[in-house]
Amino acid sequence: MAAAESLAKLSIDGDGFPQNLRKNLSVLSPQQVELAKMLIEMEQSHLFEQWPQPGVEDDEKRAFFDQIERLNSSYPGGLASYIRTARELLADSKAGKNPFDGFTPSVPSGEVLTFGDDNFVQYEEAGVREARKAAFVLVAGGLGERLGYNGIKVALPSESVAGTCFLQHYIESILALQDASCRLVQGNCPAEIPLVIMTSDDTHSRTVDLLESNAYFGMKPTQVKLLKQEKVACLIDNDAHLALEPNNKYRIQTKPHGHGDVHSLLYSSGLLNKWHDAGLRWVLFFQDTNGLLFKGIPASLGVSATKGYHVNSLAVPRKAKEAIGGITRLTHKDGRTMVINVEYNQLDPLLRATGHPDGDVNSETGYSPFPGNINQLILELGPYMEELTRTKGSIKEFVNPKYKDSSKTAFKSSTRLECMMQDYPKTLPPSARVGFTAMDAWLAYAPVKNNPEDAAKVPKGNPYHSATSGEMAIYRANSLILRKAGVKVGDPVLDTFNEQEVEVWPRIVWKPRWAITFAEVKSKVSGNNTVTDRSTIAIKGRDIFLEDLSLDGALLVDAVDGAEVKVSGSVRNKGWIIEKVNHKDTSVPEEVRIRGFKFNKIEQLEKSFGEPGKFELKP
Ligand code: UGB
Repeated sequence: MAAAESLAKLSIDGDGFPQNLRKNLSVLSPQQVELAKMLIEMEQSHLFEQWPQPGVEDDEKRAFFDQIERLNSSYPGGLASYIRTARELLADSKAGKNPFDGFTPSVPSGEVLTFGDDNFVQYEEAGVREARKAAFVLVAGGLGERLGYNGIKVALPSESVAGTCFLQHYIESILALQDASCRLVQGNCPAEIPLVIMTSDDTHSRTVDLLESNAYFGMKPTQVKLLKQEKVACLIDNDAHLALEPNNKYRIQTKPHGHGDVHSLLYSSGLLNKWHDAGLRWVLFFQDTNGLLFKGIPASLGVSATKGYHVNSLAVPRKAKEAIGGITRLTHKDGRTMVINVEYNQLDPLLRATGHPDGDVNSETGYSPFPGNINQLILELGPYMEELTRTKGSIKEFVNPKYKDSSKTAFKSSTRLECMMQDYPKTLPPSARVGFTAMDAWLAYAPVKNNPEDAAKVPKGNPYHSATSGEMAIYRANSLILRKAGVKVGDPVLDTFNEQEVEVWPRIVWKPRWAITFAEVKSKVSGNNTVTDRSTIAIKGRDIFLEDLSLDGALLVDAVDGAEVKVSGSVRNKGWIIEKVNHKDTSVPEEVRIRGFKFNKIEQLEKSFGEPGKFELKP
């Protein structure tokens, strides 16, 4: 009865209301009737075509509206706004309108860093100083279809010497930054750097389990907040009619909306105001499987603080056609300019349409002239909050329907709107200070995104972005950093795993607590240290110092804070041998076989220091 009254109040034209829905109104709550009205006004009556008489499957009908309610409340402006935007974008797409119409691309200038020089070290120090005023946001809602791994990507080991998974590595890096930052500003440091993790239905419960079963990897549970993104409704045609699931007439089909959701979720969570009130100044966004990322963070944050960037994107040299966006200056015919990521699938057509007939190709340097976006953004909190207050956190969306034929009237399968985190600057005024910080890929970028088969097909010379290359890149970076700090590190050897040829460097890993900046690394090695090419070393404590160490084999040292351990002398043993594993060998765990190798741990020197004090490890 209440529903019928509500309907009368809404004064819907009886003819416009489909019979099947009209008959079922008594089953619905007044709020659900409101939603029904919205759907009818948005020309979605096809959704009710199959609805039976009241009394039949009524719970399912209510569940249908529960889902509509979720879709409506999780999208800025509601479902009606989603449908309206979809119609506009679908019309543009049908008309072949290029989103970059009127814009000419050119190569932007930014801060280019060289690892280990004075400039780099100064930026690192400035960044560490600022870190206590930072909040970190990890976008981890993606299923990782390209990788095809069955678990969540943040649970994958980033390397297999210590077996540290990505999430553990990220959390330990943030905690190390927090400590280092507080040490720099002694006496005035309440800092607990917040970490937000954006999850989705695909990743949420497994992320919670991973955190809870590992005591949050040492972070306080209150320091970590999870925000779950919702999927968005799929569309069946150019009129933006919503798609029903093929086997359930009471469920709208949904698909992921993209990492751009992170902005509206942060906006509606209220966290930004809380952070602002607590004196925070920076928000750092990062992705799920880049084991090198934190090596570039302190210096990049230093650049943001020194240059006063509202938006700072981290970039690395990009190989043409590599699946990372290109950071581009776009200049419009009317004079407007912006520095923005042009996504990897759009760069080639944009270049071809603007007088570069070869499209996305390498220049004489062997790289694309456009710096590669690694989707690590540093935003200044104040201007970010102002912008989100204006936009309510919504990000420019796009649609990418796969049409059945050139008439562009029907889709091969349903489509949906998508949005990307790095499109945030698109709505900023020209006065916004938008820049980027570029550094070598060996230092800051080695994601794990491609399955072994696809990685093996990557054009020669382009990065594989696989579990194999991601792990080997960690050993290479650590080797190069130690070399720069004066350690004699053996040369790499070339080898092939899962049909990918890679450089195999000594297997060197350390906990972020040991060193989060180059200056810290340098403070922990002295004298004449050597590590041979077949060696493995894991340094797991903060106060471990390498002094005149000669390593040929495997060495694992652990120490609690306050246990000051000098490691020196000659360590020689049979060490750990790399053994090949085929990615098709299902007798080996998935996280091992996708990297194509495992360690045969034949012999090592392993020592743990559990009490504070001064010690020497000298075999
Ligand atoms: N992600 C979400 O959290 N939610 C989603 O709905 C989707 C993804 P992909 P992509 O640096 O390597 C990006 O799939 O989108 C998370 C940039 O757009 O790994 O193909 C997901 O969990 C591109 O410009 O990457 O490409 C993951 O953490 C380039 O910079 C992250 O979003 C490229 O990354 C990225 O998702 C790169």
